[in-house]
Order: sequence, then C-alpha cells, then structure tokens
Amino acid sequence: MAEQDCVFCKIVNQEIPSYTIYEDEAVKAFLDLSQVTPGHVLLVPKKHVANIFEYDSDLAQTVFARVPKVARAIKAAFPDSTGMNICMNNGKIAYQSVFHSHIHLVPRYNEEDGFSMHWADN
Ligand code: D5M
Repeated sequence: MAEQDCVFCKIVNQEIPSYTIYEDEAVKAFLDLSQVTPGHVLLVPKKHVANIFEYDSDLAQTVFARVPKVARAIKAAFPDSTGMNICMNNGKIAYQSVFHSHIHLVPRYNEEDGFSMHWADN
C-alpha cells in the first residue's frame, strides 16, 4: 500500500517521473536526483517500508538479492567506473532523508570523483 505523501511510492506508481534502470514485481531502481557520481542509483522495494528496521526476512531476501544484478547493470552502463559503494541510511541520525527504504549504489571513478560518505565528512 502506497503512503500518500511518499515520494518513492509516487515514483513506484509512476505518479512522478524517474529515470528507471531496472524494475520487476518487487523492486524499482532509478537514478538518484542528486547524483554524487554519474550513475548513482537508488534501489527501492515497491512495498512501502521506512527503513531496514521494518524489513522481514522475505523482503530482505527479495531486495538484497537484486543488488548484484543492478550493480552489474550500472557497471555495464558506466564502463569507466572501476568500483562501487553500496550503502543504506537508516534513520534520521544516519542521514536518511527519504523515509521509504532505499539502497544507494554509487559507481566510483577515481579518488576525486566527488563522492563522500556522510560519516567521512565529520
Ligand atoms: O537519500 C535520499 C536520496 O533520495 C537523495 O540522494 C536524493 C534522492 N531523491 C529525493 N527525491 C528524489 C526523486 N524524486 N528522484 C530521485 N531521487 C530522489 P537518503 O539516504 O535518504 O539521504
């Protein structure tokens, strides 16, 4: 069930546009609006869950099992990338800003490619 004011539920339901790179019955992967590097993608469950604390094991298996496939698709589309950071912010204290669970996949190009993890800023 979609949450009325959830931006990622609206993306899942195509009420607002996204640049989708992968979709199946359970998940959607689309480009992050403010990409920290080219090809920065968010993988979200279609079911609205706020963050990891609301996952049951079936949902975890479904979502996390998709990560390698999406990672390879990004790598294929951005062949200049030579690595990838994969992370998930859970809770405000952990810098989660959109409370529909999502996994960040951030392709890396070089040490000066603009990426920094929030916790490395401190
Ligand atoms: O990351 C939330 C991420 O969600 C942040 O990198 C921006 C991204 N975002 C927000 N709105 C959109 C839309 N409409 N399309 C694509 N990406 C979006 P967090 O881990 O919660 O800080």
